[in-house]
Amino acid sequence: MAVERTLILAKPDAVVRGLVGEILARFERRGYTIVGLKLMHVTDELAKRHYAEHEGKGFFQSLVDYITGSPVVAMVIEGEDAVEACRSSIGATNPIKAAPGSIRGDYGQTIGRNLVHGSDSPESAQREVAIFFRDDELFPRASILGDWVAAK
Ligand code: 3AN
Repeated sequence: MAVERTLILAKPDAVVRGLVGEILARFERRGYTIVGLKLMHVTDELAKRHYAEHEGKGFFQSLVDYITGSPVVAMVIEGEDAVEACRSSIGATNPIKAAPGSIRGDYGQTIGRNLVHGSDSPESAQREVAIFFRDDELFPRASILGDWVAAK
């Protein structure tokens, strides 16, 4: 096991439907630490960088329109094997196929409105965290957990 960081987005449909707290709680309750968090507008340029691998696909423009249409909540989650663990909490890309108990399996119906993004590999996570967060917006996990232990 390795300590990893991963980028999670509560996408516009999650924000509009008031599911941000529910989504955050899934990761917190699994024992993961939120080391970065912000409500933000995704610009066209940021969306195209983030989804560069999908450029040219039929759904690309609707994906960009959707993610830029209203605010998202971006977060960086840290912990043991965070990339894989968060992907399993999120569930399959198509919510109809996502397992009940996963976020998409519990709250989604359509692939174009699937609530959450989670990085799909440690390499993607590094790239995506760097395009959504500056270094000084992220908190070292040890400092967060260390303060908590000291307060007890
Ligand atoms: P995931 O988000 O599960 O990693 P990707 O990376 O294959 O899935 O796709 C990125 C996003 O593009 C998905 N979250 C979804 O919003 C959208 N998407 C993927 N496939 C389709 C599709 N066939 N039709 C519409 N939107 C899609």
